[in-house]
Amino acid sequence: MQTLTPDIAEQSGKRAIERCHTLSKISEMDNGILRQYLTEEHKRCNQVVADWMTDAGMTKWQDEVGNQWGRLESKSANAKRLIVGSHLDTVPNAGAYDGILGVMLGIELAELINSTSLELPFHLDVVGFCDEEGTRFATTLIGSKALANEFDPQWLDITDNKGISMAQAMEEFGLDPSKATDAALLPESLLGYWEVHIEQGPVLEDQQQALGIVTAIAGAKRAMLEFIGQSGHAGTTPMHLRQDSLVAASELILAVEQLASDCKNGEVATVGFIDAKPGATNVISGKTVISLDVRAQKDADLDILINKIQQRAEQIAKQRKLKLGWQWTHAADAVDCDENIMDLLQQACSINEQAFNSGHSPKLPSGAGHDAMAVAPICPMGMLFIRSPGGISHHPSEAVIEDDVTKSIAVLYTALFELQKKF
Ligand code: HGY
Ligand code: MN
Ligand code: MN
Repeated sequence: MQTLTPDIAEQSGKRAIERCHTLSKISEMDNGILRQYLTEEHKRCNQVVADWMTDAGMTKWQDEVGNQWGRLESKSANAKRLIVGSHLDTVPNAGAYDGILGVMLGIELAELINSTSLELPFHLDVVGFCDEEGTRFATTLIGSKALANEFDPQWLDITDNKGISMAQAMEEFGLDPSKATDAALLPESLLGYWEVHIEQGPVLEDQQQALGIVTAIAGAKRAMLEFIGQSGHAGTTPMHLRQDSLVAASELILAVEQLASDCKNGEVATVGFIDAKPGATNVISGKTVISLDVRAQKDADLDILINKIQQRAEQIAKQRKLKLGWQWTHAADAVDCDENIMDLLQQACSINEQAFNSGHSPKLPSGAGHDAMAVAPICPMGMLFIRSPGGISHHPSEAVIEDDVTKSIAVLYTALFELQKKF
């Protein structure tokens, strides 16, 4: 049967949401959600998720960089792998669903298939990626890039804010840093990658739609900028003799907002972090570090905006007689979703539209980055978005509508059913 009954879909959706709440308790924060790469919380979360994968009839393993895997084995010889998943790490003070829900829905899908007599002609692999947010070590998509053979051994030397290197953290976690690149997958073994994710924006809510088919994922670049001036006494240093790094950074932050706002194709730029040293009330700041995150649907637009920001930063540094440091920490090209997977998801939405009253599921681009963009170089990928009430994400008020999650599992199930029919 290619569709779920509403009560089964509802039961699955409910449990996926409940499990997101269970995992939200595994946090480094007392009064919020934070789960970073290679922490005890990461380890605990993988253990809990592995148990749920076992309950769903899957075999499970953790790979060389700490991604958690489950597999519903196919009996077909030389079976390829369909991977369904998302990430299990979070930003600080996160919501409960960003990434997590996509992994839980993958496990629900496996459980539903396992409870039927359906013999899949391909393995159904569910993955919980270990680090999509890049919160602990200033690089991101570590788990998914490792699959695409893009784990950069230089990352092993990156240290967190306590001075612990990624290599050290891997060893303490029980991983062998020298084996990290072994997490790479053989592209020829892959059928595709599907990711269900909350939209994290206002579009579906604005269109009163539960689900959306993602067309492309915006390109993104991230950097850490450093203004080096001269610390000095706040009381004795005349204004015209100052080399104030905090004021220079502030001038650039306002310029970043203006330059991005002046763009015409939806480009966005954000400074989310600032650290001024020595950070005393009565001391002029000699060194200020800020983060920079720039996104655009087209790589050419991204580079145009970044060039404008770089020129402005150099101009400010020159005018204020400061030194400017610029360290790139992340770059991911804009990537299109696979047409066949988009069609399959659209077909599954249409098949379920009546039974679940799930609307026409519009197509839309993703402004947020996702593991799917890192997997794209090795296999076709597609994404299904679930409405974000209030368009809120990366915040405790991040929410989902239970009925929308019910619809998403029904669509996922039908899409898998339609896919296996093609074999
Ligand atoms: O930043 C992003 O786009 C994603 O949520 N990590
Ligand atoms: Mn996120
Ligand atoms: Mn995410």
